Amino acid sequence: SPFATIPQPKPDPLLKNLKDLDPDRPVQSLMRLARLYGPIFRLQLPGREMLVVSSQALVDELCDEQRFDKKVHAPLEHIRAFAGDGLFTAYTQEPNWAKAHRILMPAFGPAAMREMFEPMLDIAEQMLLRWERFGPQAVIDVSDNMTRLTLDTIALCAFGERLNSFYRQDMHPFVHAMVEALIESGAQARRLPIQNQLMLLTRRRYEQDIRSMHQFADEIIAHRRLDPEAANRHDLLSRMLQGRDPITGEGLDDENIRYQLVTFLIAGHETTSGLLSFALYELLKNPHVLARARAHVDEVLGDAIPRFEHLAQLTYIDHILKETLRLWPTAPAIALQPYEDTLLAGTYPLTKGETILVLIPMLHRDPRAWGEDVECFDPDRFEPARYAQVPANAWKPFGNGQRSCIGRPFALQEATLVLAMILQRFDLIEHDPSYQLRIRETLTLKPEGFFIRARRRAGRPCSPVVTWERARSTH
Ligand code: HEM
Ligand code: LEH
Repeated sequence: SPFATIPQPKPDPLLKNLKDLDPDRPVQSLMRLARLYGPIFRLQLPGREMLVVSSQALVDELCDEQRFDKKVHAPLEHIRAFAGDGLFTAYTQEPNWAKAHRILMPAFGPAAMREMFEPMLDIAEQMLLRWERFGPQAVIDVSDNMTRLTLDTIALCAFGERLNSFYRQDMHPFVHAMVEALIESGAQARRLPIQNQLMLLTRRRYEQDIRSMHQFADEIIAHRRLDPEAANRHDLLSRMLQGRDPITGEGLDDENIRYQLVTFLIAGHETTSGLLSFALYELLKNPHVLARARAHVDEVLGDAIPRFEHLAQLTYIDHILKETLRLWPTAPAIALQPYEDTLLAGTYPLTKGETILVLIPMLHRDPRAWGEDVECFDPDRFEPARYAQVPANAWKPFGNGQRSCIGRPFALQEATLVLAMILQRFDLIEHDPSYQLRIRETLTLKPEGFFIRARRRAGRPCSPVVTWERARSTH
């Protein structure tokens, strides 16, 4: 037969492959299965099934947009309960996807990125000033700090709102509602519909979390409508409220604007905070990379306050971030579907509309694309001459084609600036040298329980407002 059989872990008669997945770590379970069953395997869950694909050769074919479309698969279908037809969870065929894509794309163009530099610097400065004031004995919860940073950054850059997360004890309530809702939407995708119906308390909490995210979005809109400066702003929010689609001449409707706000509040911070957290983890595990990164930052920035023009020169920082996304792609999967019945690699039969999950952490560990040292953290892989040798579509942390990440320039600009400023000003100290990486999954990936300390570098610049300071912190 010309058809190859697709392997599948042995299913249980009732629960199919459900017992092959750790409900708290589904992506890490899939990675384990990919190591056992290879670059393509089938997984059956109660009521649905999917193919899980992990090699560059197969993914390269799946990236053909003539044959494959983004699939809004079970977890995304559940996220539609709060992100609706916002860009991330919209079906490609839904008119609101193309319309919002055309209206909002310019908000991440080069001119807009330059405008957002100052507010990004503002929030980074708040975090680092705090690190300076608390001093080298204070223990820094990395994921917590990076979440405050990235959430405040998207809110200020995109909506002109200050959440002031570095001036409050608890995280902003939006984060709590979002994390709980993301976890629950992922869990729902693994339960039977009847189970979801029966879990009344869980459902009531979920509905409350969704309401509070929507209320927060509505408050931001109301605030802008009262803003006397509104006419002079041209951020993401003003494009949502006033932008017109060049093709249809239409604007976005009120319900869709609310969904876009929730989408950008979530998408705009959750994955970037994971990226920065993993980058700091890798720097501390790889002291030679850390030393080189610091020398590079000293050469580019010296003791200047960073300016937009510096960013393009921070090439080694860029390579560090890209290599971090290779090993730890914080949005770890994309789902695709064939437009028509087809054969993959000329041998695996695929059915129109079926779910194909690209498991990005394993794609990024394909030795045929990256070499035998795939587990090794080596930013030089992204040196242009060397990266040119890597086959097409071996690195996909931002997804594919027209449905790829609209926030990519934003995420990389923010992460480059923050990482460079940290290295410019601080010696980083591992809080627990025996720390073993643990990964928490909330659909996205983040290091769990990773702590550092930070000592202001002798003779190096610090926040302009503390240059005079000699007092010691008692925490
Ligand atoms: C889409 C990754 C940061 C907004 C995507 C997709 C990926 C991704 C893989 C495709 C999803 C799919 O195919 O289902 C990442 C990573 C980020 C990041 C790794 C940070 C390191 C951001 C930021 C924003 C953002 C900062 C907003 C400011 C979006 C939106 C979409 C998207 C709106 C949907 C685009 C569409 O389908 O039209 N992202 N993202 N992302 N991302 Fe990101
Ligand atoms: O797909 C996943 N799980 C599968 C199988 C599971 C049961 C083993 C399933 O069908 O439930 C794993 C989860 C992957 C979802 C990744 C979503 C990425 C979220 C990105 C957030 C949005 N964003 C942020 C920035 N840009 C976009």
